[in-house]
Amino acid sequence: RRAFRNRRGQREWNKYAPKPFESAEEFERETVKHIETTLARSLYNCDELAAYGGTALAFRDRLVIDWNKTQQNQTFADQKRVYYLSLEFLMGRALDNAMLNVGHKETAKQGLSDLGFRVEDIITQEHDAALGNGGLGRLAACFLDSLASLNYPAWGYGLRYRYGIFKQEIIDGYQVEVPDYWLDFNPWEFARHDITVDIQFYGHVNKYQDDEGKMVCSWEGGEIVQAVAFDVPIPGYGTPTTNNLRLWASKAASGEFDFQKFNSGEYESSVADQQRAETISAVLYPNDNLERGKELRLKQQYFWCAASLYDIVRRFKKSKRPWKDFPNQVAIQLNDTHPTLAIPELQRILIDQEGLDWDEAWSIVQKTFGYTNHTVLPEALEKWSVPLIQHLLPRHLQIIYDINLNFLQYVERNNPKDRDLLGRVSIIEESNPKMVRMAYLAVIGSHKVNGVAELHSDLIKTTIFKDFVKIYGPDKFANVTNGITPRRWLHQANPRLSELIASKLGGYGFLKDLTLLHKLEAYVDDKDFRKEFQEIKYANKVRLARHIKEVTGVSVNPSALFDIQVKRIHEYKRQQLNIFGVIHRYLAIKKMSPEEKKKMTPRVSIFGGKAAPGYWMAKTVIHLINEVGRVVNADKDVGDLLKVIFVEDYNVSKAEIICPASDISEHISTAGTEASGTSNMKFVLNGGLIIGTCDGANIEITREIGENNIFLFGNLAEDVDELRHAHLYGNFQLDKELESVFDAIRSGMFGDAGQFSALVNGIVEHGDYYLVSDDFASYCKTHDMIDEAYKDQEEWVTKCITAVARMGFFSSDRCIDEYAEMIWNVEPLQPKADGVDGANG
Ligand code: 9GP
Repeated sequence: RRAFRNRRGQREWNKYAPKPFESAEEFERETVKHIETTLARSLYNCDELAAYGGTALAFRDRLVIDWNKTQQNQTFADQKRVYYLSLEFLMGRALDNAMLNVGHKETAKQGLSDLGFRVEDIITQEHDAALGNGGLGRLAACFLDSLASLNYPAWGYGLRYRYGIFKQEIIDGYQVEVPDYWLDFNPWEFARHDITVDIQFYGHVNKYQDDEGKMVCSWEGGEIVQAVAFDVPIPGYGTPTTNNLRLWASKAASGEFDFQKFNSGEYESSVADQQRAETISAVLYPNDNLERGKELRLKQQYFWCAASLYDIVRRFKKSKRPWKDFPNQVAIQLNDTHPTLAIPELQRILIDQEGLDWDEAWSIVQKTFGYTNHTVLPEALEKWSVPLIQHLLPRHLQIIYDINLNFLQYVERNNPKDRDLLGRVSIIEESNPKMVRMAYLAVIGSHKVNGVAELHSDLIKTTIFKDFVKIYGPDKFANVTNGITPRRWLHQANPRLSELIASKLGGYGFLKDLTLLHKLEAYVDDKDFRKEFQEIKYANKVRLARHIKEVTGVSVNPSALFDIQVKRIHEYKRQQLNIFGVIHRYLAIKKMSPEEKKKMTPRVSIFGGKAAPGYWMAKTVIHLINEVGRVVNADKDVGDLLKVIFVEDYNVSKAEIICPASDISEHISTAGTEASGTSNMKFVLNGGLIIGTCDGANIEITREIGENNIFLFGNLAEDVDELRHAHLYGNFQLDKELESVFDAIRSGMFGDAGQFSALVNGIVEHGDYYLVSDDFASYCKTHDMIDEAYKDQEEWVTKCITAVARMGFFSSDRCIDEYAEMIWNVEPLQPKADGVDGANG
């Protein structure tokens, strides 16, 4: 603390710290300084990318001051903190967010314009930080934004993947994956080469008696890989609180390059160790709702959990508190089962390194962790083979077995008559090879388990965790319905709508308290408001149409109904249902008379999303969409009545253009399969209506906005089992209209039919697991209703405005307050005007 020994030192220090930009000129001076010096570019070769760099660095300077103060403030306040462990943080771009949260975007706009640039062009130079697959990673990013905005002392912990999610290119209608070199220039991270942790793998366990005769275990041998911290500031909105996201990168522990080998000509093996170690954090596994059980993935998980726990424990130990205080100072939230190894790791630290006895340690562990489940899909529930864990983490396997033994003894004591129960709830699945069921370990090692929407939270209690409800009682299980940050998903994505709302609500308070939107209902009948609301939607559609033209070459009419489905491509999300519906529409148009055509509502069907590279069926769906687009878009009979677009490389920054431009968006998963969905929230908040099944958060959206303002269709979750059963026993009839769609595909209308046969046969012959045929008629009928409803623009805009006004519940701020109260038991920490005050106080 030498630097802060006295108040005079503090005053001097503060005098020289960067201040908010007072004027555009000041912003320009700083930006040019960074371009000239930090980036070594001169005026004559300053392109938009360099201007982005200078701008980002100028804003970063301000951000860092708040960040430093926040960290000091939190250290000295020394109250309970939240640690959010997530393998994915799908952050998107940071500059616009920094401008909003630091303030002074207008100053920057003026300054950039003086320098000859447009702020919009500069913002779009930034590469998305795409360290996630889809909803789960984006939720983590929204949560970080809310935690900071609400002043919670919180850290995110993740991995710094060298390659984020792949870039998707569409070549001849097929998805092709290209590496994402997102780290080329990333001004938002700070390498902390002084913060490293040695992470052990493999080796063996020695058991021996210590001096007091107690049996102790020590994990020895194996190999060490080093974790290096990279920190990313997370600014809050309307507060100086700037939290930290710590991402770990892997590095060879020895660090040194083997010169001896190099000198003797073994060039490749001289760098092999280094490369092998760096592989751990090299790639993000590109699966969404699918686990593949690859050894490297398990290595990633342990590497990240161990580094994060080391860091958390080190911070706690500095306070010199007794261990029983650990859960009063630390709340760790497990985002899905990916960080479950943190449970045996904390137990190991406490018993093997800190000398606590088992029960004392276990009680600390259980009080510390909370677990969020995000799926009930069997293929997404993680299991790791016992031999693999044995090999990679021998001590952890012993601990997992001991946790299981204690748990099963407890279950047996309380349920002596139910012998089958033990097999059902055991952490170890007695298969060949034996498997560790990570979700069970997460439930057993946490004090609270939550689902992410009401239906989903009910489903986990009646399906995958049914037995655990019997064992622990229902109170261990909770619901926290997901939310989204209105800062990014309204204000940044749709600045004009945000401005319009602010003009009616007397300011931007709704960005901090989204429930204030309800006041908009008073303007539902206000002519000027309605007109502007519609104009904004139209302008957003024009913006998207321009993007579509640029990347696909297809012109779409912004006056047509924009029907959008953007999300990961997955059979359960049923993009196949959508494209079959599009084909059905196309066939209908082909049969129409000119009079009938005149009555049709013109449509643009827009798709976007990535398929996991190994998920062949999902890739087939992408191919079919593109083939249908190729045929339909060129068909003169159809003209503007139907266009089919696939937007390549869907990511966060594209979502910011797409969500504000929808009239209808599709959230059409088989009932009971989509845990929540969050893009449904983004679309409605931006003034679009949705077509959806009674699934995930669609149900709560309906409750909030009213049944008249949403288009629901399809079977209910409670009927799914019976319907699947009927399919299996041949007790079902394929929908007639769907049959015609399949005939069209089989006829070769959309290219070689053989390419799509598995997709069709999955429905016709192999049980139609996702119930496409069962929902097809009601899906098409609902789209007909949408066509009719869209013709009455007055009624349509009433629905849209009403829906926006009732979306207050879906802010991620509300979620974070619920987690804080119900699961973490943490309080916000008000920022200090000067973070170092606490140092002297
Ligand atoms: O599939 C769910 C999605 O419905 C949810 O909105 C999101 C955030 O809670 O998590 C997704 N789950 C996963 O990606 C894997 O469990």
